[in-house]
Amino acid sequence: MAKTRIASIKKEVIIGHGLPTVLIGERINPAGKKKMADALRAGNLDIICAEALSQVNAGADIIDIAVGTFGVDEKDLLPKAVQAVMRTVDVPLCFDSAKPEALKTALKVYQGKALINSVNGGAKSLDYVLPLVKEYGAAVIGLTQDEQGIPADPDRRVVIAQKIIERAEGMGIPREEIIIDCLASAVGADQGSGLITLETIRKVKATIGVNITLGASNVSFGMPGRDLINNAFISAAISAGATSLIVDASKAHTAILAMDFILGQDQRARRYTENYRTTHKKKLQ
Ligand code: THG
Repeated sequence: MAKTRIASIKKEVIIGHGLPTVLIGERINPAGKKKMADALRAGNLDIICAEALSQVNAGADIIDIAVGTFGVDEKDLLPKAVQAVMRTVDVPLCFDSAKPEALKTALKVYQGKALINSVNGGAKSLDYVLPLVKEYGAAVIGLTQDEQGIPADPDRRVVIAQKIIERAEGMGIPREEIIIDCLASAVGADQGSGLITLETIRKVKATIGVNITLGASNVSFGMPGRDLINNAFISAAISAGATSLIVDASKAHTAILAMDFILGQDQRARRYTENYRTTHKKKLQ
């Protein structure tokens, strides 16, 4: 099954089935965060650097960077944010924007092998984003949606995943460079959506075998006690076949370590026990 390599100058992250689940820290994103949005509009990058540091200290393997909000020119600000975060933390970065011009300006300044977030199955997205993946030798998250939106049927999501991979391979981009996002959405708004996502994960793993990701926190939108719901979903998603997750490291890290341990994806329980030891500041007997 496919393995994906993402890297900074100093660190390499390998994503793959049967390996520890890769945690992509989601907190550098102004959605729902007024202070961060105001700071970004003012060109102040201190808040996002502080968030990047705390996500890495909380266990993030990769940092997702989104700066899109009202009044921000992403093409100008995303590369500045990428440079500031590169100076602050040494983990690899993921560029989160729907604007190909912003992805390009970020790729130009990045030192390492980036993860682009994202391309989808729509003709425009494929035409604009895949050439960037090829030109910069990046990896990319492929969303299982297209111009018509997000299919409710898992089989139709798998068809979109196949289409993205075929287009990429036709351009000489190996399927290892595509991580399929099976798309988690608010279960509070649609009772069946959690199961649809989990079924899509199982089918993508069985039929295509590429890496799989999700913005897992989406499942709990509008609900009280979001962390509990998110962590339950994280366990289910990992056991279904997700190999990386876009989540808040400070909330999700231990849930991921616990599930990896249970599934035998944590050699001699090293990651689980080392995290336990450092967070509890004492030796295990
Ligand atoms: N797939 C991919 N990329 C994505 C998503 C996805 N990027 C964006 C998003 N979804 C993942 N990132 C977030 C970031 C923040 C929140 C959820 C997902 C979030 N924010 C709180 C809120 O809106 O209520 C507010 C912030 C706070 O905690 O203070 O929950 O699905 N490929």
